[in-house]
Amino acid sequence: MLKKYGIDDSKLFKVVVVATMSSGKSTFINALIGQDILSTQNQACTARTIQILDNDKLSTYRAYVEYNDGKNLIVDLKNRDIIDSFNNDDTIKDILIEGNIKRIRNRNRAVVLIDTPGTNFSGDDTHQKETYKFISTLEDGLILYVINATQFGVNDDFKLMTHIKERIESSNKKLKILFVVNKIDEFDVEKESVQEAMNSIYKYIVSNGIENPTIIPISALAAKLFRQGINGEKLTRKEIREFKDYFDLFKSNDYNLSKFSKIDSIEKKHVDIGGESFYEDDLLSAIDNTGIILVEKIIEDLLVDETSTYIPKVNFYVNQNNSYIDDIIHELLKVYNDIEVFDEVIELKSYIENRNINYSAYEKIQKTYDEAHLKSKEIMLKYDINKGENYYEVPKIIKNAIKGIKRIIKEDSNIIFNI
Ligand SMILES: Nc1nc2c(ncn2[C@@H]2O[C@H](COP(=O)(O)OP(=O)(O)OP(=O)(O)O)[C@@H](O)[C@H]2O)c(=O)[nH]1
Ligand SMILES: [Mg+2]
Repeated sequence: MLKKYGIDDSKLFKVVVVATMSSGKSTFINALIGQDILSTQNQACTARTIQILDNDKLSTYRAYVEYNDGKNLIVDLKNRDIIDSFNNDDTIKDILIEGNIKRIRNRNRAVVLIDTPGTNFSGDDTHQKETYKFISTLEDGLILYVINATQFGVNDDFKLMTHIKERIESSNKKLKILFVVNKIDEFDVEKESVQEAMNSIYKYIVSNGIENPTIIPISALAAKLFRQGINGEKLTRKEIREFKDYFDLFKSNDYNLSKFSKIDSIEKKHVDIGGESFYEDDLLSAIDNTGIILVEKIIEDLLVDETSTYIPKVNFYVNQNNSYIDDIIHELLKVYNDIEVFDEVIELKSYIENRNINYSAYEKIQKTYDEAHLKSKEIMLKYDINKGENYYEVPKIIKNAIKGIKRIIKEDSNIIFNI
């Protein structure tokens, strides 16, 4: 995708923002950036696909512009008029924007956000063609599907969703999807229920054949204005009015949209404390109120200007005992103690004896165990409630985890004695 710029596809994590016209795609991306980089308007607006590459080292945004006649330009994006003029310029072949999307830290891959034209512009079907063509080239990454809360379920949306669903299926589910329900601020919460709207949208998505969708209600416009305010961007008079109104609305804890989000139950982790179950999300909100986040934020802010891509890799071999693995083995037996699994666990125990296990291997083992543990617990929990057949999946999950652990040990550890 960015090959001509010398960046391999395997080094990119693509986040493609799609929706019907005027749902707020470009506003949403501007909110992530915290600056007006993309054109947003009331009428059909985005006319071409624009990619925004996250580079943690840059301090300003720039555009690489390629014209049809072969001319190339690099432009510093200090004001929005420049990008507005690019959007409607037919002599331009391609644009890539690069800058630091501050809230997103790149890991092994750099995030690239992709703004696409709305798919139902009646004046011109090139918009739909452009977006569909782009989607058809996607093998992995994330489709960020924006739904306009004030008019969901229209026929045009149904067409787009069906198209995307097919693409996800043919990608072998390597392509993920996340739904964002935008413009929730237009609800009069005293009269309309956000929860009811979210339920209807959930049903609508599921009826289109997408299982367990994750759906997050947002106000991209409010978020964008707040971020611009923090970044010291100059707002227009209209924007200042909107800023103040939205601040009134969102400053109260009662207007917390994240509590209406629908996250797949597998993702919605819970912990048991004193015989009671607590959702991790609720705990995270509670942590927010303890003040600790502020301390972490100050530490993070002090680090922001430093190189952010360094990932320390400690090379540390444990050569005396593998007691932490023993703990994991012990826990595995607690999850599902039957004879078949027991035998395999004991076999695993003898497998690790006399081996030197690298700390990074240990981390991978822990992760494999955690995933198996969580999945098994979910199933057991459901089994207790409605005796689901999936119960028989549990030993399979554990056996698979054991296989995975063995593989990790084989690849990442040293054998100190040959048995
Ligand atoms: N009330 C409200 N308006 C919003 C929100 N997000 C976007 N808008 C407005 O909706 C209109 C369309 O926003 P855009 O971001 O241009 O939408 P888009 O999906 O990129 O549109 P196209 O590029 O034409 O497909 C603009 O007038 C935005 O100000 C929101 O969260 N709340
Ligand atoms: Mg747009």
